Formats: sequence, structure tokens, C-alpha cells
Amino acid sequence: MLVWTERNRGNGERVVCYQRVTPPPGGSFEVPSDPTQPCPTQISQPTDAEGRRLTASQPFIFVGANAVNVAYSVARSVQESGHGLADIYLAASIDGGASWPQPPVRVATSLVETACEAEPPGPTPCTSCTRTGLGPCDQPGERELQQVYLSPASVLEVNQNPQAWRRWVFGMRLPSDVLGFRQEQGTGSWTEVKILDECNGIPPVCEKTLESLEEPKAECLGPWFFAQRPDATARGTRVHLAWQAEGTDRRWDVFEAEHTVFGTPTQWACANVSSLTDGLTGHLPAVSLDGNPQVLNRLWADNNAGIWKVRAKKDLGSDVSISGANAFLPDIVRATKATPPQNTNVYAVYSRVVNPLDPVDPLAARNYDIYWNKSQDGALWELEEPLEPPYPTSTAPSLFPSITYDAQGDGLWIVWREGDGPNWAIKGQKILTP
Ligand SMILES: [Ca+2]
Ligand SMILES: [Ca+2]
Repeated sequence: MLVWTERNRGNGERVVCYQRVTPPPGGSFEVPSDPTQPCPTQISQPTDAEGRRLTASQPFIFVGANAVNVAYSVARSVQESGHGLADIYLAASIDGGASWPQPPVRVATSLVETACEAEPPGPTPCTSCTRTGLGPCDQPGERELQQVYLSPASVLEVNQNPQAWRRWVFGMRLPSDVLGFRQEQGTGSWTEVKILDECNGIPPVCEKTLESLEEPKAECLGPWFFAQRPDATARGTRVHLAWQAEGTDRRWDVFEAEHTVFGTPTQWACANVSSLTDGLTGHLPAVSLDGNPQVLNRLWADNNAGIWKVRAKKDLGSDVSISGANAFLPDIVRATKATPPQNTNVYAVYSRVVNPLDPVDPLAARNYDIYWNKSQDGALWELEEPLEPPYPTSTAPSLFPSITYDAQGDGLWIVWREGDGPNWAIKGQKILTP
């Protein structure tokens, strides 16, 4: 199953697209860069309940036994007022992604003018700043309450005894909240959990502006601030979330939070994954919670020794580089093959710059290729391998790789974005048939 963001050439808005691919026997497929239809299946909706145009991005897909969740970020079109705000939506399928009968639901809401807050610093204390109903915030000392939700992720938590489940959608509320929204089985409502408040206390006060992303203030450092690029994984009632935020060394660093007991959904344990004091950047985390017994594997990209590499850390072990130089954008999967012989390897995929001589912005349009690596235990890794031809010789940037097993559990697939210029294709290639 694929999700991606596509720009509608008619009106310029972005939409979240979905396609269920039946892997062809040839071992590769392509979603071309210029499809006749903008989307095989459009997940996101073009307008909100009030008829305003929307633009959608940042899709995250979770695939369970029959449950498929697609969480994504939605902002108002720049053609509409209030386009600096953003919400989180969730589309859910219960038949393995074959149909999406219900419209997506808004999990985290900022796009309603129903509340006002005190204008800081506020010449007079605000005693009644919350309103119900639409209307401008026209009282002295008031301004419209603005909340921006970004970077969604989603999983399903399943309890065996008694049998029960809940949906989780994770999201970041600028500048300082790492949130979980939970929906219990049989209910339609969503309850917010402030994950970091459960384990690190209340964040320091920090001016909440998008501009702070450029130049964070001294008090805007730590696991709360400007959190983004999450990945989430779940097995049973063990739910694991990782993200990047401003470390105390004023670099991106990787943080994580884990919840394990179904009956206490507000209880999370938090930790940092990359070093907060080494002066180095650690970012772009990917996590997998699989195997029997369960193993937690993490990947991220960091510039240890001045060279960008992908690092791996298993459970409580130490971290290790697993890639060649100039590697970014990792993804990870542990084999979940259903039929014997059981394959318990863990696989990593990432993009690497092919010709790194020009030390420019690493995410600029240069030639990246896709590499992958595997480990039997998640601690010791083998030598990386490029994709089979023709992709090692493609001169276009090959970026944003994902890795997964197919539904039969016997084929390992890498899917990535391929192409120069404004139009990109999505490519898929099988690398392994155990
Ligand atoms: Ca660091
Ligand atoms: Ca390439």
C-alpha cells in the first residue's frame, strides 16, 4: 500500500493519494510522474465543513491485520484566510485498505475560530478568553487562539485479555507539545495525551512562533521543542514513538517515548536516543518493534565525525554506523514472514549521495541512490548493497525510501521517489524473496 502527496495541477492544492499495488511477478512497479488522474484513490478531502479549500501533506500509513490508518496534516489553502494553521486528520479502513467508506475525521483541530487567548504580555490579566461560537477576537488584549498541528503518525494498540483495541494518532503542536490522541474501541471521540508531560514535566515557556524554527531561543531546547519527523510502531500493547527535536547541544537529536500497559494510556517512558551533548546532529528516526521475542530497532542519520551516516541501535545496546558516507532518510523493517523457513533478519534502507565531491546542501537535487543493509540480530550489520540495475545508475535523485514485506510475507520491497524537476515517479523494487 502506498501513500504520497500529489499536487493538483488544476488548483495548485496538495492532496494525499493512496494506491494498493498488487506486486507484479517482474519484481518492480512504477507510479508514473504524470498520471492521467491526479490520484488512484484520493484520501484527503478538498474542502472543510465550511467549504474552504484545503491542502494536505505529510501522510503516514499504518498497516495492521485488517486495519489501515492514514494520518496526515491539513492546512487551509493559501487562497483562504487563516492558512498558517494546520490540523491532523485520520482516514481508516477496516478491510485491509480495499475500501474507505467513511470520510476522514479531524483528530486535532486548529481551523475553527472558536477561542481567543490573551495577547502577550497582556496589559491586563485575561479572565475570560475562551469563547464558544464563531466571531472575531475583538476585545482588548485578545487574539485568536492559534494552534498548529504537524507531523502525524498512527498505530493500533491491541490488548489480548480482555480483547480490546485503541487507535493512536501522534502529532506535534508547535512549539512544544508531543501529543498522542487516542480513540477507544467503540467510540468516535479522541482524547489528548501530553506524552512528554508524563515523563519530563512541563516544558519551559517559549514564544510559540513559526519563526522560532529558524532561530530557537535558549529556553526552546529539549525534547519538546519543534518536534517533527516522527515514526511509530506497535506490537500488542507496546507502543513506541520516536521523533527529532532541538537537543541541548542546539542540534537536532532523536527522542523516544514508549507505552506498554493497555489500562494506563497516559503512562509513557521517555528517553533520548542520540547524544544531547556531543554537538552532533541526529535526526530522521525510523523504528521497528518486531520479532519473537520482540526486539526494538531504531535507525537515524547523524553526522558523527563530520560524515553523514545511518546509525542503528537495538534495545538497550550501543549504537553503531551501518552505512557508507553521505547517507540519509533511513527506514527499517524486521521480517514478518508468515511461512517457514522463518526469516528474522532486520533490514534497513536509505539514500546515499553517489558523488559527494560537491559539499552542498545534502538534500539538494543531486544524484542519490538507494542502498540497503541487513542484520541477523539488529546489532551486527553486514555490508550495504545498492539496488539492482538500473537504479544504481539512475542520475536523478532517488530519495525517501521505505521498506516493507508484501502481503504474502515472502517478498521484501523497497519503494522510493525517483526523478528530477517538479515531477517525480514512485518506484518499487523487490530485493528479496526468502
Ligand atoms: Ca547531538
Ligand atoms: Ca539515482
